[in-house]
Amino acid sequence: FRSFRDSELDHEDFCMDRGATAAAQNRWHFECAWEVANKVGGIYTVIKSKAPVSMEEMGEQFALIGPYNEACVHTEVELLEPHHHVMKQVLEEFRIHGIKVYFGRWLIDGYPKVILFDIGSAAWKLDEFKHEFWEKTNIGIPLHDSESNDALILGNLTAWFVASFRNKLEGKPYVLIHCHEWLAGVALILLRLRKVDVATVFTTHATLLGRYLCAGNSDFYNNLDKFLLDKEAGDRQIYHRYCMERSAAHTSHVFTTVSEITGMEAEHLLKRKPDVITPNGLNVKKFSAIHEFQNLHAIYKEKIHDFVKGHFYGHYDFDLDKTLYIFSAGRYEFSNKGADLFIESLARLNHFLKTAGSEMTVIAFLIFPARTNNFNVDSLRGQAISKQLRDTVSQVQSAIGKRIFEKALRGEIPTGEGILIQEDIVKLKRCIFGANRNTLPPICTHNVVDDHKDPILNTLRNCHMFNNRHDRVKVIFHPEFLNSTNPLFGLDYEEFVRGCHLGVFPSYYEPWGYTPAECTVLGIPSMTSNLSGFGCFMKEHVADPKSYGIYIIDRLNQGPDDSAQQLAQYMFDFTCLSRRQRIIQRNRTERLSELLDWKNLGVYYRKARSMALLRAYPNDFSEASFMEKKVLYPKPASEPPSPSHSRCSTPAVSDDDEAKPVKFDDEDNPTDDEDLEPEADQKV
Ligand code: G6P
Ligand code: 1S3
Repeated sequence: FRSFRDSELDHEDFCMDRGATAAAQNRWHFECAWEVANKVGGIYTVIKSKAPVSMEEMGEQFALIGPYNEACVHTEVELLEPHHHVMKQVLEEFRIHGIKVYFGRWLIDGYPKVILFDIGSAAWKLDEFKHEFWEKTNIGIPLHDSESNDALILGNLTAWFVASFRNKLEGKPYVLIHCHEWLAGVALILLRLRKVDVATVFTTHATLLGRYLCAGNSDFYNNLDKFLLDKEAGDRQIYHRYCMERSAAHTSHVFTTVSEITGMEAEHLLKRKPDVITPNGLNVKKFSAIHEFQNLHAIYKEKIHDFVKGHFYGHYDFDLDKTLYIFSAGRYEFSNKGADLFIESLARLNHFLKTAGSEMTVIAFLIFPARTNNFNVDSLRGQAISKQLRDTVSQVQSAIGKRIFEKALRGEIPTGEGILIQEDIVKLKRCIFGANRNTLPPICTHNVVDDHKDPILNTLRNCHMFNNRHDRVKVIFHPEFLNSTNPLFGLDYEEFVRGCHLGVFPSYYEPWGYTPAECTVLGIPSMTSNLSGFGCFMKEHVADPKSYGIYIIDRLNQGPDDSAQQLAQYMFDFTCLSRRQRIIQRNRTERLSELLDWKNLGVYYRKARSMALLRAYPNDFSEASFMEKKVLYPKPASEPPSPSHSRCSTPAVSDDDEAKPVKFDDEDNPTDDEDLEPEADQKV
């Protein structure tokens, strides 16, 4: 064997490889997660976006294992019969035992192989599985906990599959299984207890207890070492789940978490320090024209403008050219995702803008799925009214055009007379009067079930954010994820993000946080916190994140009031940027996407796998060197762009810049336009 030094090689080396080395070594990699071809949350994004690099590195030696979800499989998976004789034999073995297992290719970039188990088809074995699990681990799973029962079934089927596959391979095979989260961790525990000769990696994307404790209003980070873990888990009736998670972390050859902060949490709550931090990446697609993403921003912003015109009918008295779109989005964990802090800071921003006499309007969207009874009438009516007005204006416009043409043909110089006729005015008046309203524009687009208990709505009410005319900050809660068939926006999430100016995600509990990362690769600045994995990662790898449009709120070393003030101040500073400065900032933000590309971050997964193989097969793999290539993004090269005299100098003033004199040319223009798109000057 050549020495197994995966983590030292570049991504390019692996692209050339496509699994040839692994095949030569008889090395097989499986990755198991509840979210393989099964969209639930963030882990789906991890697995899906990583698939292309996994395939480039391991090719046909790689496969994903998960549960069979009919709805997802219909649209996302191509079901096939396997070519590999061992795969065929193992699948046949399952079918003989009456267990439905599907093989195919996930229809995503990379086109990876998937093995999907129909959990229901093995439900009859649940008692047997529970009995063995209890015998071997003393972990008892309550009857009613269907999620744990499903995890146990998936874990048993996966462990059976991997062991059988391994035993049927000829020669001396090296098999590695990488399990994500406690739900898939059962497979790992069973493989180890049954002493199957495989290497194992376990990644946790959030600890069970961490998520519960944070959501419960405890001072989590200051008490990490003080919690009575068994009691806390027992009080929340998740003791058995906690035990599964903790044993998967301990039985794995290599344990990883998605960020340093979750690593610290795991060290205290699971009692194992991660061996490797495996940060989450994205499958970054670059446009061939550098400014394409800026053009897309302008296109999708227009669509948001259309929505806003309808939503604020009768109250549309602000200038869209001086309006900024800010949003927050995520799974509806009100305080964990920082929605509480966001609303509080919006209220303060509203006050700042009013007192400063700012001309800017901020429209803040909160996109968190909650239980609803569909869209509310007022929201739909607003869109209908603006559509009717638009249609009427275009009819009138075409009639006016015909009249002008007619007159011109006859050699008459068209004057106002006879061009806009009484009939047109009546039509227009009917629309305009219809757009009068004596209610305020709604703060929510849907009818939320039990809306008197909804935390976002209640906090907006407490902060008196009701979309009054005098408010400079308007709010819209959209309690449903976006998709392109949405009757209000007609945009999917990515398009909506592109059309916005800023994403705000000041999370209190966020092991990684894909939302600000997605903003970054789309070239949209974002605000996050130093309690999010992403925020900490950026702080570590970017010399001055703020100057790249990544604002990090301190939620660790200061109280919530100071954090809210800091966030409000950052947002206020953002409203003071000129269009030119925002364009520059977006260019800088987008440059960071390279850092978040799996082509770079895949190295940490390789490192975890190398380490696991080395630990599982110490005689067959030589001592690997796990030296990481540390990436550090320097400060942006260009000089600060032009400010107006009273405003900050760069899109976001870094702490160093504050001391620096700002450079102007004779006409008060920037001295360095390196960051600007070519035509931006004329547009500002
Ligand atoms: C992009 C477009 C420009 C447009 C600008 C608006 O950069 O390419 O044509 O002027 O967006 O930026 P703003 O921050 O005001 O939405
Ligand atoms: C978790 O999903 P969540 O939103 O419950 O896993 C994600 C992927 O690793 C991570 O981005 C997120 O912070 C975690 O919280």
